[in-house]
Amino acid sequence: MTLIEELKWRGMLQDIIPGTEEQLNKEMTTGYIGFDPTADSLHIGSLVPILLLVHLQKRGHKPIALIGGATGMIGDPSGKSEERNLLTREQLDINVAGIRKQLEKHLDFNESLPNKAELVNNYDWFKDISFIDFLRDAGKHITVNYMMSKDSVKKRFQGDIGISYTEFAYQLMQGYDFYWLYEHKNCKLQMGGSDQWGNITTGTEFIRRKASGEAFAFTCPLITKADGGKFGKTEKGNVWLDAGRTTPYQFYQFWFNASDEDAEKWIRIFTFLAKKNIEDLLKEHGANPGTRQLQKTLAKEVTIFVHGEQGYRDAIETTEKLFSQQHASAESLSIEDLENMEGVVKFDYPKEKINTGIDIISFLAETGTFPSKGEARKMVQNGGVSINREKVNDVTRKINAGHLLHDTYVLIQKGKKNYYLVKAL
Ligand code: 383
Repeated sequence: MTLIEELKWRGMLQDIIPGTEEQLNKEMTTGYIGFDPTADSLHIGSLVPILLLVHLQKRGHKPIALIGGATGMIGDPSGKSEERNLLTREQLDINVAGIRKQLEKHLDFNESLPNKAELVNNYDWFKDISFIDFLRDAGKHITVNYMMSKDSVKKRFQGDIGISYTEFAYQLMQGYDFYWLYEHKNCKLQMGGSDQWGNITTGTEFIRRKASGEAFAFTCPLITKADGGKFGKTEKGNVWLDAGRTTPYQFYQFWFNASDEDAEKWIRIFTFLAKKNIEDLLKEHGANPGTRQLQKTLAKEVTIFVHGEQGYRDAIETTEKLFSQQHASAESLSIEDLENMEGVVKFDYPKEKINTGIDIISFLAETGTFPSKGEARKMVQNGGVSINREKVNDVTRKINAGHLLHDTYVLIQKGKKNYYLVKAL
């Protein structure tokens, strides 16, 4: 299988410029992907592009990861229905440093490799180009008519919001980058998500007009979810690659909780497992979906890729601990266990009220576990509430000092999954 055949099989190929496959088969080719420093960490939406760079390098080609120190100051209109807010210089510096650290982890920068990875920042060449130079050397080669034909621009012409001159010019900057890398690093290939197609082809056009050169490109599809939800989001927000923002445990859980349909697709995209291996796994999963072996393998492979073996071990340890906690009696949980339980909503509550004794319905409403007494009553009657892991269906039941774990906590469970920890102070 050639690289392009493999990417097709994995479901990682959307658009491709004719001749790209021949170019990759012909010689070691340098290819790049750009990442704008819009946040101080990448999220899993950037994982596929990172994987593309890794695949490229594994096949003996040379990957360049570009950080958009300059383009990040402007804001790419692609896929955005509104103008971006400009980031401050200080914020951009922080973001560039954070993203650089993450990209460095995944590529091989070993000096002795002929195809060693490189990291570049487009601020390094843009900082010296004057506005006049840019208009003369870049702007002159591309017509406004051509620029307006791009989806990212067309959409904003149709909407009410419009597009500033600043964002309109973005594609020229990205186009110029490709040209610059073509001239200085012999880079003939650009990759990216399918939202980048317009900007990428402005680059190949630039190279054709300004250097009479031929350049190549392909994009990967944007990842979707079978249920129509947005990929990479949980109730808690984005799934980040930075362990400080999304813990390895939460990261592992995101993949582990994938639906069968999604996991069947994602195992090919997000892991490097071989075709045969994946086919066997899919067969096994088809026969025995209940074991969630497919999701387990997916979660393991991606967690190791992003957080290393240790991150994976931590995630498994936390998973097992929480699982055993779910089955342990409330009395056996330590203060630390209670305080650190994942996904628990915490409330403070006056201790004297509990010491005097309060009926369960008022307690549930006053702690904020339920929005009203009526809803609390309904749920208790239906057997949907547990106190310290014991089901309570009696609406007249009193909560008192005897319910306090470690003389301070009451653990409330509402429905199957929602935990609340009341801290009596
Ligand atoms: C800047 C300068 C270049 C080439 C590319 C860029 C960045 C590009 C962009 N990319 C997105 C980003 O940075 O905005 N204009 O958030 C995302 N990428 C990759 C991939 C993706 C794209 O970083 O589809 C998802 O991750 O291309 O939305 O010379």
